[in-house]
This record gives sequence, structure tokens and C-alpha cells, in this order.
Amino acid sequence: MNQLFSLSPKLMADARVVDWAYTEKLEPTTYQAYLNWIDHKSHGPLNYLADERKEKRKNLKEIFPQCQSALVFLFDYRDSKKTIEKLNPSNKIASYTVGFEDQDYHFWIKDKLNNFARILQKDIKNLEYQFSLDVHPVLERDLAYRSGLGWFGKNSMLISRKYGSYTIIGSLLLNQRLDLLPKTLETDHCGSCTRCLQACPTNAIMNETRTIDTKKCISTFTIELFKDAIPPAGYPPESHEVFGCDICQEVCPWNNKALQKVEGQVKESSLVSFFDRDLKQIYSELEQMSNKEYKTFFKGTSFERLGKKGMLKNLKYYLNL
Ligand code: B12
Ligand code: SF4
Ligand code: SF4
Repeated sequence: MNQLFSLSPKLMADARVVDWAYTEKLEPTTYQAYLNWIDHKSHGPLNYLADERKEKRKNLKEIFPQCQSALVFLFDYRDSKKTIEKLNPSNKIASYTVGFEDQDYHFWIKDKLNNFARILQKDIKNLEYQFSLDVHPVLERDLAYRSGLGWFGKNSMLISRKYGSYTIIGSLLLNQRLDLLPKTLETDHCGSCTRCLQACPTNAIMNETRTIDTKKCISTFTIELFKDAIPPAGYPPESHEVFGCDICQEVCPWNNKALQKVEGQVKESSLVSFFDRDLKQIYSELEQMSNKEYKTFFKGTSFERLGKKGMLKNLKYYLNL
């Protein structure tokens, strides 16, 4: 059986892992597609994607020289999407922000990955590791794809047939090969569907390459731009996407299917409550905070990094300021 040593099903469930896979493929299958994307300047303002770290994405050994294999995990946040849908807040925040007890997933998942690694080290002699979680120069969707966890949707999300795309990809890069069977590669299951292309209000999805034009993406505007900026054309005033954007995932039939399987009650989220109020009231509250107070207020959440100025920029647009 393809069992992951002492990482018990309960431990995985507590860590919100719904699927995992093992791979010895250290090079991405789509590195050239990534280079073409950069050549077309589709990274827009996200310079870290096009600088010298470009080379590092070529092989996992570039960030962990001893690397021989990787364990790739899908961390599930479908229930937070369900919570947000049920509460139907007046202002929309990306569901991953509340998926991990309102904490910034980088901290929450990092703890889990470190915990997994420590447990594995008890079973496997001389095991060393490095983790990859979003900020590392690793093409993580490709890593999950070549591990067999899903396919690249037209909206460029890594989609699992069973769990959809409301997942965060977190990996352990290992200095040894393990006695585990790799999964087979997933095939394309988008078929003739074009729902995400039709739904994206800013036409940010480039169908031919299954990638995003970052300059046009609402998520770039609301998460990555820390100063005043002009929103991408088409950014819909009625949608109140105040942080991140889930639109191209909300319309995906694979997510509709995956969400139906999630049961449970609506979870408390102070972030959802905070944003589920009159926008003017939120704006004036945030405006009165100093930068430091903003950071303290949102400490440990996904909103801290954006800063007060960046957040006010998102809200201003809807208030016509
Ligand atoms: C930069 C970045 C962004 C940027 C740019 C997004 C983008 N699509 O490139 C912005 C700020 C817009 C963004 C937004 C979001 N992001 Co983001 N982001 C990243 C980051 C740091 C790098 C992505 C990257 O390298 N982009 C370059 C492009 C070229 O690569 P790619 O997107 O992986 O695309 C691959 C495929 O398209 C494929 N490909 C290319 N051409 C072709 C052609 C064919 C035919 C095929 C089959 C495949 C194929 O190859 C590409 C390279 O491997 C990753 C973390 C990481 N280290 O990988 C997270 C990551 C992609 N983001 C993530 C998330 C959750 C989001 C948001 C949902 C957040 C939100 N709600 O607002 C949105 C989703 C927007 C979207 N539809 O992509 C998750 C996605 C998880 C998943 N299940 O897919 C990641 C993996 C973080 C993580 N560790 O979980 N993000
Ligand atoms: S995240 Fe929003 S803006 Fe970006 S591609 Fe998806 S629907 Fe379009
Ligand atoms: S909405 Fe349709 S085309 Fe877009 S990712 Fe989902 S299945 Fe693929």
C-alpha cells in the first residue's frame, strides 16, 4: 500500500490535507511555458517572477541541492468558501484568507509541514528537507501536476477531480528517495468548458496558454499592489472584491462538485465579520489607524502584508474616492 509512514489519516485530516503525492521528477514539465509567459511580460508588476530567480525554477536542486524527491500536499479550504457563500458578506474577500483559522496560510501550513517532516525523520534515517510554500521559486502548480494531483485548468488553477481548486499546494523537498509509488499524471478535464473565461471580468485569462495576464488580474491589484494604483479595466464596481479574487474558481463546475461534498456548519470568522459591514464605515476605521495599528490589527492574517495604504486603495475604488 502507498502509505506515508507515520503520517496518520487523522494527522493529515487535522492538517486539512485532502490529497498528497510523491514524485522524483525534479524538473518542471512546463518550464518553457513559464519562460514564454515572462517573454510576453505577462508577469506585469510581479518582478520577482522574472528576475535571476527565473533560473531557480528549472530544477528543485536549485533551491535544495540535495533534493532527490518531493512530497506534495493539497491543503483544503473548501469549507471557508462555503462559509463565505452562506454568509454572503457585503464585501468579498478571497476564501483562502479565512480557510486556516483566519491565519495567513504561510504560517499555518508551514507549521504543519515542519511537523510532518519531524515525524518522518523519526522513521527515516538521515532525512533532510526543505519546504516549498508559495514564496519559494518553485513552479508549484507544475510540481503538483507532475506528482499527479491534478491538471492545469483554463483559469490556470491546479484542479483535482475530487477536491476542485480551493486548495493550497505545500511541499516537502527531500534529500532521499522513498519507497513510495508515484501517481499517474492527470489528464485534462476542462473539455469544451469556457466558464472561467467568460466570467473573468477583466479578461485576464489567456486561453491558448492557460495562464493569467497578471496586469489584468484583480488578485494582483488587490493583493500585490501596496500603493495607489489604477484598477484593471473591467474591474466590476458592483462585485466588491476587496481582497483577492475567486471569480474564475466560483464558476468552475469542478468546484461546484467538490463543494457539494463539504458538510458542516458555518464557521466563525472575525475577518468575514469585519468586512461584512458598510464599506464607508470600514474605510473610515482603517483610515484612522496608523500604519502600525493596521499591522497590529491584522497581525498574522493575509491582510497584514498589504498594509493600510494597499487596503485603502482597494476600498477607494468602490467608494469612488
Ligand atoms: C505569482 C502568483 C500569483 C499571481 C499570478 C498568478 C498566475 N496565474 O501566474 C496572482 C497575484 C495573480 C495570483 C493570484 C492567485 N493565486 Co497565486 N501564486 C503565484 C505564485 C507565487 C507563482 C505563480 C507562477 O509561477 N506563475 C507563472 C505562471 C506561468 O505559472 P503557473 O501559474 O503555475 O502556470 C502554469 C500552467 O499554466 C502551465 N502552463 C503554461 N502554459 C501551458 C499550456 C498548456 C497547454 C498546459 C496544459 C499548461 C500550461 O505552466 C505554468 C508554469 O508551470 C504561486 C506559488 C508558486 N510558487 O508557484 C501562487 C499560487 C499559484 N497562487 C495560488 C492561489 C490560491 C491564488 C489565488 C486563487 C488567490 C486569490 N483568491 O486571489 C489567485 C488565482 C488567480 C489565478 N486564476 O491564477 C495557489 C494556487 C493553488 C492551486 N490549487 O492552483 C498557488 C500555487 C500558491 C500555493 N502554494 O498554493 N497568484
Ligand atoms: S482571479 Fe479574478 S481577475 Fe484573476 S483571472 Fe480569475 S477571475 Fe480573472
Ligand atoms: S471553469 Fe471550465 S474551463 Fe475553467 S477551469 Fe473550470 S472546467 Fe476548466
